[in-house]
Amino acid sequence: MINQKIAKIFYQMAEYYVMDDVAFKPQAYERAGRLIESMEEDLEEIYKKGGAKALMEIEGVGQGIADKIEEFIKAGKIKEYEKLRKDCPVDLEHLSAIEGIGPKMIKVLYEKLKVKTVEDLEKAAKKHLVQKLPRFGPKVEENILRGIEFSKGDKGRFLLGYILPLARQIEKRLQDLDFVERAVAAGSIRRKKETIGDIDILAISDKPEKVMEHFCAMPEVEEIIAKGETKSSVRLDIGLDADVRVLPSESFGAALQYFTGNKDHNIVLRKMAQDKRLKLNEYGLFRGKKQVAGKTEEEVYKILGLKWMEPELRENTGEIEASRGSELPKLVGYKDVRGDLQMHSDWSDGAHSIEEMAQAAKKLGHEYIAITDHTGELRIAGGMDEKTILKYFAEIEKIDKEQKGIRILKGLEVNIRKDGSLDISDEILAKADIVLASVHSNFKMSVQDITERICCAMENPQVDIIAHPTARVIQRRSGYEVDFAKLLECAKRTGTVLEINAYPDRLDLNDVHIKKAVQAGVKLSIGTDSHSKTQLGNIELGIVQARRGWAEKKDTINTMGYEELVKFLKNEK
Ligand code: DGT
Ligand code: CA
Ligand code: CA
Ligand code: ZN
Repeated sequence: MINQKIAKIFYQMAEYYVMDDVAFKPQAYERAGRLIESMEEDLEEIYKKGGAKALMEIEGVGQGIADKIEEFIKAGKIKEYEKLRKDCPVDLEHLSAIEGIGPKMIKVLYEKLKVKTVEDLEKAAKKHLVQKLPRFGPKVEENILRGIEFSKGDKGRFLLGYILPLARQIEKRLQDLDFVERAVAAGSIRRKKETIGDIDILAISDKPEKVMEHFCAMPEVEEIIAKGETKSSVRLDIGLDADVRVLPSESFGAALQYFTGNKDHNIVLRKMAQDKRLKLNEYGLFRGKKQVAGKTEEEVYKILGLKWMEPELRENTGEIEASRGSELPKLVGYKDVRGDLQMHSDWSDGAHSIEEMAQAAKKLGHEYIAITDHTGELRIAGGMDEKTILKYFAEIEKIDKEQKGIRILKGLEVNIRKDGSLDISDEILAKADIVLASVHSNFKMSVQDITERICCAMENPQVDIIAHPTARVIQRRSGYEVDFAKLLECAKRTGTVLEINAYPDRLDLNDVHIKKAVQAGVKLSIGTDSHSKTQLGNIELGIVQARRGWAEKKDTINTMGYEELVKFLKNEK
């Protein structure tokens, strides 16, 4: 898809304009980037079908943005962007991905130290040149080095939220061929891990050579790494590898099991097979030369004395023991979730109106949503003051009455200040249906202080949910350090819900935290934190994460009906 490429350029343009202190343009390009990135239709397709006019018809795309998109489709580049790049030719994408580094710092680093890449920056920081720059200092330099180390952690991995649509497209493409009986993405994609190292496709077909032809000729293929008779491997244009393997149907279950993994889960299974004098591999389960199972995953697990388990559980973190003892959780289902409990409208930093968000959510099948715009002190996100909040509540009530088939909760996302107090008075909070509280600033506090800060917010009876409780951003920052056991204890005692934020690079809480919350009996809520209506589909990622954390229907409050939820929010604390 061309969308990701254009979105990337728009994000960089936004950053260049921040660098140069240009007003409005940063927000406009950032918004456009977000919109395009989460669109399902390919811009090139839209343009091919309807020209520039069709681009303009996309919600949220105006003349200026449409022109840029057209320019990129026609010329493969955008002049305005090329000019910005020429003035400051740095690897903006990777530099700004390092925690604590913003566009303005990048400009200074380039002008004073000729830093163009992350490697340049690492070298300069190690030589202590960075701390000598005005407004940098030793502490900033130290943080930069720590940020670089962190970003090395998952190099080359991609966010599930970006890869899932692509993997599904590849699956479908193969599936649609009449000589392919089945095609499935296995590996970390099937387990829905938060980041993906490569795409592993399995297919059943009696014409493997034709599958290889089609697979290697896909439009995203940049390089063919290996093309065999039943197995091929390619590098896609986004820098991700994809493999395909064709198998006979009698081995498909065994292969699906094997290539879904994870590796540790497989190792335990293989050992269990050996203990039964069997041999397990990707072709089946064998006694001597005789295949005793392999057509389906169920029969492989069954002969090993296990119940089939959901791929999201297969991380060798207790699922094998649970399966043996018939104690597997009944994971919350994708259809169990009835609403979305965090999103932003154009009352703060969202791209769409409350009405547009509600209509899009209804289309997705939601029974209710909470609009949770930012408050007061978060000025960069267009936070509302108390006077504005009252108008905003009135507007939500009005739209709630007008819209049929979906209910809208009056929500807020308030800021937890450094001292644990909130930036909005209890009086105003009492008028909301749902209050999310979160930390958006001053992350660098001691573990005790940050834990106390959040617990203090939980003590407030108006606070229903702590949003993105650890503040991590995947591949960007680790979040603040917090005593999670204490947080759970406090959430349980005060009846506060913890959020599973479904934004693709947040997924906060993560799977390990969710499992602990479930064990502690703390309730969870799923919110997409959408900033445009095209992001509402990310609810799936939140459900995925809940499932990876062994959450059941009863553990997440989004599975309640509207009336039950409203009652719960009134009485939980
Ligand atoms: P990724 O690609 O890093 O996101 O993670 P996976 O889990 O997709 O890993 P990948 O692509 O290296 O391998 C796919 C599956 O193949 C993996 O989940 C389990 C299986 N597998 C790979 N290597 C081994 C191995 O050495 N032993 C066993 N038993 N299974 C393996
Ligand atoms: Ca993989
Ligand atoms: Ca692989
Ligand atoms: Zn937030």
